[in-house]
Amino acid sequence: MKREWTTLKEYDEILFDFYKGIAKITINRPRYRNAFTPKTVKEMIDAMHICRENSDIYVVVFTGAGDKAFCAGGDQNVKGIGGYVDDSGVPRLNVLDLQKMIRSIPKPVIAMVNGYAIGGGHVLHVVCDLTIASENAIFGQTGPKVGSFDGGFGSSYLARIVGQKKAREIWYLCRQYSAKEALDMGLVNCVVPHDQLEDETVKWCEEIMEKSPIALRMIKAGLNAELDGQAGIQELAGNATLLYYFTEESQEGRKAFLEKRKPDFKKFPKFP
Ligand code: S0N
Repeated sequence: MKREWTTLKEYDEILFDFYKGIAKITINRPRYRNAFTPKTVKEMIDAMHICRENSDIYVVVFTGAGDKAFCAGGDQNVKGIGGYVDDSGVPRLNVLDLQKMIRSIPKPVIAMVNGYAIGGGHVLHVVCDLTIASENAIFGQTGPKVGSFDGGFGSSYLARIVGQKKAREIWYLCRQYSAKEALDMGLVNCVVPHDQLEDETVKWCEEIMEKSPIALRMIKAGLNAELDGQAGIQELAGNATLLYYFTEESQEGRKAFLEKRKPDFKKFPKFP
């Protein structure tokens, strides 16, 4: 089905579109198999800020332009001494900030993989909450072959998904895996014919959007917390604090302070 996406904001290296509660961030560098530069990542980070703030957005979808690649990782043309060099000559690895945003935004993020998800592009789909792949999708890491590695989410979280042995195989051998193989190892949630990729993804988004946003937010924070150490606990606890602020019990503390009296917390129930 052809749907009318509206542009949320214009960028140089990404597209940022909206359709009925769904924000879609598309890496728009098909000439380079959607490899990202520091600028691409900077734009994705900006779009993610908007996704977090805009309450009309329920779900975020990441994808790549064209039918050949989701993302082929860091653009090797701009890799200099010290990493990926931006327009002002400063080396950056700002994709790590993007990974953290994908993980901590309190909304589901779905990778819609339409071809190669390779290197840092593979890591991007790994950190997304869900992955929907087309039959032509191909997955793999290349770091040890091309002079790079991701020892963060790209390896430890990958291992949580596919297991330690498989994660080591993926990184040590730098092989490429078909969509079917990815499905078999639990690396993606489903595989569909290429011409049904967007329809299927939107269907998943619509099912998600029928659910309670706070429940989804708490589930995401809870699933992250187990793996993310103090940062994960901080996110989960922050969500608990958000809910506490909605209670009369919390309001009593604030009111008592402003009215210069002792708070009366005794009237509130102590649930078993
Ligand atoms: C994707 C591949 C397998 C596609 O092969 P295919 O279809 O045969 O196309 P090609 O002819 O190879 O490519 C078409 C044109 O696109 C250019 N191109 C492709 N990928 C890149 C790229 N990454 N950078 C720059 N250009 C790219 C080709 O050069 C070609 O151009 P022309 O027509 O001029 O020849 C195949 O293309 C491939 O293997 N690509 C390279 C994949 C790769 O190694 N990516 C880099 C991996 N490294 C990273 O991502 C670094 C970041 C990282 O790992 C990291 C480190 C620490 C912490 C976090 C991260 C993180 O990113 O998460």
